[in-house]
Amino acid sequence: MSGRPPFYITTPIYYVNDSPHIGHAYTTLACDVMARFKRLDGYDVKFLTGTDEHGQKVEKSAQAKGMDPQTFTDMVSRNFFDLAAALNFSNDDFIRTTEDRHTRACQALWDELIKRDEIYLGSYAGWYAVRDEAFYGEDELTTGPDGRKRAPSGAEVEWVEEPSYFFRLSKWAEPLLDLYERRPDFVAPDSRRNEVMSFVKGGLNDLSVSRTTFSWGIPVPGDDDHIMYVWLDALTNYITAVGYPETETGEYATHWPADLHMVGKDILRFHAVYWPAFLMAAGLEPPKRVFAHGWWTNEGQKISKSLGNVIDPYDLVKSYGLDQVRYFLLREVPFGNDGDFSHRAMVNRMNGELANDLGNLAQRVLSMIAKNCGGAVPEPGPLTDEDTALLGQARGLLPAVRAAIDRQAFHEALEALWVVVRAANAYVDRQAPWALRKTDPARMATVLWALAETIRHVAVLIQPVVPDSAARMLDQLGVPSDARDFTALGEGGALVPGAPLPKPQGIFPRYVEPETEA
Ligand code: ME8
Repeated sequence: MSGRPPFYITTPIYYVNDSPHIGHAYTTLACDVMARFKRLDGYDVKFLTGTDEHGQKVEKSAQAKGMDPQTFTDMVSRNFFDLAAALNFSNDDFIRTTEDRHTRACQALWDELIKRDEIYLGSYAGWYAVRDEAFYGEDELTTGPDGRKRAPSGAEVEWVEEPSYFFRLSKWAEPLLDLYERRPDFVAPDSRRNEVMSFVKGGLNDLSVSRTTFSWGIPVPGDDDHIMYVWLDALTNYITAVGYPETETGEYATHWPADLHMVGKDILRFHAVYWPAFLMAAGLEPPKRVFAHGWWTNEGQKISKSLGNVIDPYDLVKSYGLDQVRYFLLREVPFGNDGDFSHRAMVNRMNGELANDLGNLAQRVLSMIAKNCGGAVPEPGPLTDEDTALLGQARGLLPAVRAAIDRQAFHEALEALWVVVRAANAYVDRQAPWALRKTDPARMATVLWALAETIRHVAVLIQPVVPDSAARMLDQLGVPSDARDFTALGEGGALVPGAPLPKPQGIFPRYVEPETEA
């Protein structure tokens, strides 16, 4: 036991039928920022991501490539694993549903559900969409212009008739509604909670949880003709990774229930309805919260392989820089809403906010200190009301930023930081330290110290979003690596006058359009 409070956060595990794109990067980024924030705030964090490797969709993709499913999933899972490193994601574990630990957990959960009579054998006849790996009722389908039936997501459906095990989902409607009532934070944002509640209020059918017509999955214990429905298999990853079926000791005991499952709005029903029902049926605790974020489009268009407009996160990082992309994705759109990626919006944020507002501020202040204060933290004299007002704003940031992060309002957390960045820019203009250099060098030192101390607060608090850039900023302020967590905020961790500082260097470059470069 670490003595620190636990915090367990998960991303969806991504299908390996495709290469990672901006949408996957977005979800994992949001979790990364939460995880980094919580670590700096003193929590014992477990941050999980991984890949969903079973099911008909993956089997078909492997066949299309002429590969056996295991070789295919090994290859594609690697792309997601590598993306985590390329985007500086700090996940503590990477789960693959083809791992032994996961087969063990799924089969143990299945046995438990059988033991409690929550699963029974029947036969299924109905519509299935391979793209969504989901069953649909006749009343949910629409007919496309080609006369073919489609799921609400637009995916093609096929008629399926086969023997199947069923989970008694119908009997969990009331306990689920009770859960949503008792714990209003369980599903977020609120609009999504209402959607989920009205879906459940409409009544739930028992859920088919095994398939017999293909074989790429986890065998049902004691009945090898069946493999488990890929969503039962996939959702179980969240407890596999904390050591289920061992529940008394280890990470399950310390970290379950998960504090947050972060998902896109497309898969909310699986996480907010099926998953808590499976868990409650097995006598396990449901997670504490499920947040469904919005959908990214590209220059106003739906992102899809067939439209050829998939945004590759590696290309973005190459064009704009890693921290710039991380910042943009969480700043541009209120988290929860849909967002549109456009080059113009990206450049506006990166040049206007990172390069101008924050980058220039740090660069101006640090170069004045380097030139006029002997390259060391200046010695402050008596503070004026304006100095104390600015310092008060910076030192008071943590509660507001923490409250926003706890609600996954990343845009609000960043806005709170920018209120201080803008105040610091206004302060520097009013105080004009460059003019004080000749008239009142002691006052100049005080002004530069107050600014450096303000920048330190912004840099410490922005670490989760732009970790590399914030680290360089803190290096330039001479902040030791063990004084960068949130206990160093406030007066106690203040910069020490006289401490030597390295030569300042620009941190946030401006984006220059390639054609105007020459
Ligand atoms: O659904 N905008 O995997 P998946 C925002 N394996 N987010 C997007 C996005 C977009 N345009 N496109 C994808 C699965 N996402 C299952 C999950 S979990 C037990 C099993 C993100 O590869 C978003 O988080 O289709 C969405 O929920 C997820 O990728 C779907 O990933």
